[in-house]
Amino acid sequence: MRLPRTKWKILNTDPSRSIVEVILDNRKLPPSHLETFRLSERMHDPYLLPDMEKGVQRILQAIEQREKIVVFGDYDVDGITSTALMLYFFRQIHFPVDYLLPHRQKDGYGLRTSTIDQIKEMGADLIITVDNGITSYEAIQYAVSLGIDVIITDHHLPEGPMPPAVAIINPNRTDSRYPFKSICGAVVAYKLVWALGQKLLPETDYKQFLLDQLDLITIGTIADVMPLRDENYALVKFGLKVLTRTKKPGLIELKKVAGLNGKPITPISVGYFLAPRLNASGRIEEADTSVKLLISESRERAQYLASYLDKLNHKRQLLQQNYLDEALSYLPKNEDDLEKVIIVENDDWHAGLIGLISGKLKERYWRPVLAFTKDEDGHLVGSARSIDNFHITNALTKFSKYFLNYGGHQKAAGLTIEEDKFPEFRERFVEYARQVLSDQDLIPEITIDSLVDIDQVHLNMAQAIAELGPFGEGNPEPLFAFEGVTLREMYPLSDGKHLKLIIQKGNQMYECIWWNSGEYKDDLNFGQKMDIAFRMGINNWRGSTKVQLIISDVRPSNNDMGHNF
Ligand SMILES: [Mn+2]
Repeated sequence: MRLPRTKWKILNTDPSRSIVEVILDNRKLPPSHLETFRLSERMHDPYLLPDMEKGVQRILQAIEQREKIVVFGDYDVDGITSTALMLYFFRQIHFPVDYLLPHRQKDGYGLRTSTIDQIKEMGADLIITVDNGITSYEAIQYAVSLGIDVIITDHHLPEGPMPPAVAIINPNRTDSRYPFKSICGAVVAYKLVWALGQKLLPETDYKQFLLDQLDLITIGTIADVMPLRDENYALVKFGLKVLTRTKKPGLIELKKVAGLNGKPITPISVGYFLAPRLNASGRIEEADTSVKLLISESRERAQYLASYLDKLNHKRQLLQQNYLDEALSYLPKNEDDLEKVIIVENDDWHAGLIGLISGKLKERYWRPVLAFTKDEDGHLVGSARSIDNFHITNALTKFSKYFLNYGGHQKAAGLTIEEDKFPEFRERFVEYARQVLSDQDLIPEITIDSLVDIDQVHLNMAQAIAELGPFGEGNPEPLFAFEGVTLREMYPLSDGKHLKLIIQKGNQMYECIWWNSGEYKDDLNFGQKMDIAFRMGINNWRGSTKVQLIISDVRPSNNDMGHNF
């Protein structure tokens, strides 16, 4: 049987333990995770963030003196939702402000001195950055020299000296006492408007305002892949409900074009349907379109912008597929001939999409991938994605002499390199990967919460498990394993793209769905014993509600040859 090669890491094999306890234990979640709570009980005080008081005072002064405030954001979803949130706040207090976003290709990420000139032109007295700013020392120094004050709200790690801003509100400052560091830019901005709302709005008004903005916060948190733990868990748990019945015309129309109208919104709907559409504008045009949608007050305008974003997203998908086909054509036909790191390059690729290409190739081949294109200056810009066992930014640091600039974290990085240095870098980096990565490192691993038996897989259990959600980063949807099941029936779905299986375990039959598994159809044998890894789904169909197993992986039973079948 030729099946996916995956390592299974099974965390619990003791069938006598309660499944819910096992899951809480595996994730180190406290029993209070399951208690009902009020949002405010789980929130950290905004004033625990460094410089909050200074930031609030400076903004109050700006409001009192009718100064010109410009909000400066970013072109990704977190930057877009953070910007929209600030604009909603100033709209709520009837104080007009302007905003600006950088252009991904023309400006790049963060504040530049050229951006400061642009903001100066807008007549700014005060800049409030959202989701950026901590690393823009030079630009902020320049702003100060022009008499413009800056308040930074950001969540990125500081690099180098602290910029000369009036306030640097960032949980990741080295001197920060904030109890939870993994909040996105939108949540940092949320804490600022929380503190401002307390000063400027009647209590019921600011509380309602904060509740109403949880839709934006939830999108920012999920799109920026923040762990759904601590206050993020609480924000997203409430926020998904707020997003489901949002009153913002832009979000209503965005949900419509994404086919989510009237449906309960989940982290999957945000990650796979809403965020890509909001991101599409910044990837291939101006991120501004998405901010305009989010802050739109008119239904018609929102309708127009949402369908425009939907078209951009469609264009993005087509481009991405073309690039991916091109990238695959550069690789050896036989997978065994692949290098341990994949490096692909095409001068014509859109720089806003190369991260998607490296991400897709990484998922497919389970090894680090770097995808490059050429920028307007003739330099090669790359986007890297990596697996757990290969810290991509640390690896790139060893080759930093080749780069004009680079940066990132464990699993993702960006870099720029001069064209004539590229061939040598490529050769050396491939050589380096050959030395440090073993064949074992390139086998994907799945983590299974528990081995289970038939008395543990039923509708009530599936419902109890759903209560532990929302699932996502930091709180993955629980995975289970059945050993020794027998395949009884198999049906192809969507022209053979997916498979529906009926399996038997003991005296029970279960319906299973295995997405994107069509290629394994001929490798599954009726009557043969196999092990399956699955999620417990709930299927509502024609008025009946049943447990449905959503398969993640299949392996032959009692296979003692490890993954080498
Ligand atoms: Mn961010």
